[in-house]
Amino acid sequence: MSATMTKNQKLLDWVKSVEELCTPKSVYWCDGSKEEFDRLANEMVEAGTFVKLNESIKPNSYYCKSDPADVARVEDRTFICTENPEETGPTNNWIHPQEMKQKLNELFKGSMKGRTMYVIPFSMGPLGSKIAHIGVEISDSPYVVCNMHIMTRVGEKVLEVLGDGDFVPCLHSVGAPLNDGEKDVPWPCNGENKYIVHFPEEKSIWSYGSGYGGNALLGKKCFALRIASTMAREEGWLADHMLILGITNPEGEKKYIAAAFPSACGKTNLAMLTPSLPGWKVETVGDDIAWMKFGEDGRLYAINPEAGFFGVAPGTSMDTNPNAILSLQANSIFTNVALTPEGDVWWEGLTKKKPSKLTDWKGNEWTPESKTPAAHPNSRFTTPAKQCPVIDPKWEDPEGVPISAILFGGRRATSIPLVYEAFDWHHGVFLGSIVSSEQTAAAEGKIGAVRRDPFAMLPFCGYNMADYFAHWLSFMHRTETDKLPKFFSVNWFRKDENGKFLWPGFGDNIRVLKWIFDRIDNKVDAVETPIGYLPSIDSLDVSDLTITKEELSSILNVDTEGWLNEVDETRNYYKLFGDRLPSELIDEVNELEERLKS
Ligand code: TSX
Ligand code: MN
Repeated sequence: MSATMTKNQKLLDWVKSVEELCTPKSVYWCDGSKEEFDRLANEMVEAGTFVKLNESIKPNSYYCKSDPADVARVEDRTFICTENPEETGPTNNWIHPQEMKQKLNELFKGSMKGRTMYVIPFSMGPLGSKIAHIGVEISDSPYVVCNMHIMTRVGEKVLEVLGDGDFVPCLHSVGAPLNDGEKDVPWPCNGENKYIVHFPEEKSIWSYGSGYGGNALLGKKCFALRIASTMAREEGWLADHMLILGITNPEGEKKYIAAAFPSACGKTNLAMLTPSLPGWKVETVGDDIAWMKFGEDGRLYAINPEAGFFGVAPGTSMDTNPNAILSLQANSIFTNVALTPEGDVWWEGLTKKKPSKLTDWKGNEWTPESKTPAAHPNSRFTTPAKQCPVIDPKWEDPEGVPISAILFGGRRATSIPLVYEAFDWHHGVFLGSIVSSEQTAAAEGKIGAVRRDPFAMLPFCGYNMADYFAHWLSFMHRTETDKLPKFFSVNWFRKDENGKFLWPGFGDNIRVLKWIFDRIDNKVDAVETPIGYLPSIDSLDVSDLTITKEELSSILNVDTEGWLNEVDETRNYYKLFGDRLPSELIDEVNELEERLKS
């Protein structure tokens, strides 16, 4: 493919200006073909970036290890640049766009020297869907190109759909120019300078210095969440950090639900759930991001803007998520996992028995006696969604799927019941605003500390979070009440006084989904409590579970003291937003307190 494929003047001008700024060795327009993927993957094998996995175990798949200093999103290096800092809000890093552009222009000047500059036209969402949007990523990383092939829809057909329409320019450089004759490293990146920058007012993205995940695959967090949330606010739709799943009951009725969870709560596992109740079926539309717009019938329809899964590997197994394991058997890229002597991959939790010998994610020899993990805790698989055995038949439907319920979850050892339903839309938005989770990885702060993560969007909201709450609240007036999804809160992680998980979780979460499914049509009982509608003790299907009545009432218990503490914590947290916080949410806290005290 070449530039002659498009007459889009904005695109041609932008590509030319980036070439002049970054001075790459050559410019290459990606066509999204299998040949292209194979050729780039082979080049990366030759360069030492990729190791081809055993063709008879993991066909067409590659192992890759990053620079040990480039293993995760860099939230403190992520910026939202608006003219007015109030627009960015208290939960994002702000720098004036002019100052930032000056800095970026210095950094990108000559940054692609000695490298190929790849132009990657991609669609977020099914090609041509009214809910979809087009971006073009320019990157000097072939690793990015191969991952974008899996995670998005890339190539010529995107340029056809684009025509002379608008796109989001996404500029990426690993920030490692090569001097003449200088030998490249397997994972080029920039140790000193990392910048993940969003300009919501002109809807562009500039990313410098990192080659990893959300820092580099700009269609995902940068575009589909941060920039898209801004577009959604302006245009009256929703771009959210939510999985989408279809659920079918034994009578063959089907509903779709969306769910937001902070990291380390098992969102991908829920998206691909294998139900333990006979006759129930769960199918996956998406595991990370939902774009929702109103359909002509006044209901909210969701698409998954992505085409693949970029999932955390450790903890994924045939026990915890068989459908993920079955998805990643071929055509996949594994980053920072461990390598077996047979040319397969391994990570903590994949098998009960640890392999006797591995190459760890840093390239060192590893045995079960080793003190460090074989795979990095944030190691990933990149896998085509279409390979998921339970991918939903409508996952690429350009119309999207109608959403009947929205779930909020978090990892909370105390207070928060297994499941409860919001009273109404305002109360549901309140539940989204108080999403919180206990820290699991030491790197994020103190283990066990509760971190607020409203709508699981804390690192991903592209504008002032208080305005984001207001945007969600506004949906109550955009359609008829009975067409809006119902809101639920779930918590799989409540523990007893001995620190034992009270709920078996995983496939047994279908029991909670069943209650939610039946609540949507008011087909099952609920008890009104100060915090919302809870399942009555016998309305939750616990057939064939060994759980005792006492344990069940513990997981469903509304702990008044604990909740009064939540009220205090919420008021404290809300202070962050000052008087920009919608008054409806202050009313919700006050009313919750009154109900708890009466
Ligand atoms: O993903 C999880 N889910 C959702 C599944 C659809 N995890 C893993 C979280 C880390 C990413 C869970 N962990 C879940 C869960 O529902 N629940 C738990 C806690 C738990 C862990 C082990 C057991 C039970 C609960 N084991 C036994 O009961 C034997
Ligand atoms: Mn995510």
